[in-house]
Amino acid sequence: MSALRGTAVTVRVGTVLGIAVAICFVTGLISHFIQHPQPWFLWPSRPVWLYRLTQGLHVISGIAVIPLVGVKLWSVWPKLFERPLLGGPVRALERLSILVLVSAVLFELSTGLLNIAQWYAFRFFFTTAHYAVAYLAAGAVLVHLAVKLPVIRRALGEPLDEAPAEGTPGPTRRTVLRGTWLAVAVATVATAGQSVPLLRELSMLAPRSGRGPQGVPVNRSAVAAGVLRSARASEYRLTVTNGSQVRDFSLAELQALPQTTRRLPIACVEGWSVDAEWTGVMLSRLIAEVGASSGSDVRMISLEPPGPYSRTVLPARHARDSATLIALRLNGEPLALDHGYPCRLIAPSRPGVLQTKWLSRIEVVT
Ligand SMILES: Nc1nc2c(c(=O)[nH]1)N[C@H]1C(S)=C(S)[C@@H](COP(=O)(O)O)O[C@H]1N2
Ligand SMILES: [Mo]
Repeated sequence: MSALRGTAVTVRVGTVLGIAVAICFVTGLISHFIQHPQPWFLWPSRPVWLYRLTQGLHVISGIAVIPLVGVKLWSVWPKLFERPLLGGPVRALERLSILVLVSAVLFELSTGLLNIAQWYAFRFFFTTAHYAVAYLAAGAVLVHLAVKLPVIRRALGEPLDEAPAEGTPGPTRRTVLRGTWLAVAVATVATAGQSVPLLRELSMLAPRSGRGPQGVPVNRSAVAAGVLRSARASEYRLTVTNGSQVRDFSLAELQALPQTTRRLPIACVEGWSVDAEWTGVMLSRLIAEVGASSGSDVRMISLEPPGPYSRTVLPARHARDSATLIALRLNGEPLALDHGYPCRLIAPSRPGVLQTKWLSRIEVVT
């Protein structure tokens, strides 16, 4: 057995693991900075599927990391417990960096998985911690790479087909590697269907590839958001404000404004995404009704009681995009209650979590 372990396997699995971690880290940062805007971070509104792609990659690469980490740890397992445990200062530092590396990566994987599984109990802690520990993991990977560079160089030249130690026939390192790639492929296919329509039927691990009303999964229902009555009230009005200019629109008045139809994806931070056809009033047109120009950020406020999802600010670049709609219809039908009836925001290349449903108020930020 032990002949199968060793640097020839470790280095090859490690290379693929490094690539997956890099993709996961960068796409994760992108998602974070869209949700926590920074002056230096400009996220484009086109192509409309850009966030769908980056967040799909984030979750797919994160899932692929799981079998890779497993095999990599297995391949060095006995070494982790070699004596002396700490030794001199250089060895102690190296071991410490590996401890940080392994714990940070396992922490990221488990919190990410819990989030995908919608274990909302610790949501805030998750997002903040998931983001902070990502730097720790990325830093530890870089240190690890730098320290191991000589070993990596040497190991890349080691053969894979060496006969097993005692001369007994059996699996070689190449078999181990093939098994690893197979596990990665299965993990990927089993999750990717939540963002890649062609793989949908194969994706038994994707919790949200299932259907919802109007062919679109529901993240949070109207009942869960506590808007069942307010969303259906006959006195419902959408209030649009620009400083002291204020206008109230009934649903009929919104329907009487020029309607635009666009194909846009909903792309949840959890990784699932679907394309749908949305019809409604162009946001730029709606705020023109209160005399706003296209250079302003626009705040969306939901009927939902104040909480993390009940309001968002849409940067001007996205607010003025002609595909940004206050949607009244979805896939040819009036918006289902769970999808945000009477009206919701749908904007291109944005995280699903910022596509506010059950709008009650739209404020031009002045
Ligand atoms: N008011 C409100 N809007 C919301 C949410 C919410 O909980 N409350 N969930 C968001 C999330 S996380 C996603 S992914 C999308 C999903 O839209 P859907 O349920 O219509 O598919 O709605 C977003 N809009
Ligand atoms: Mo979401």
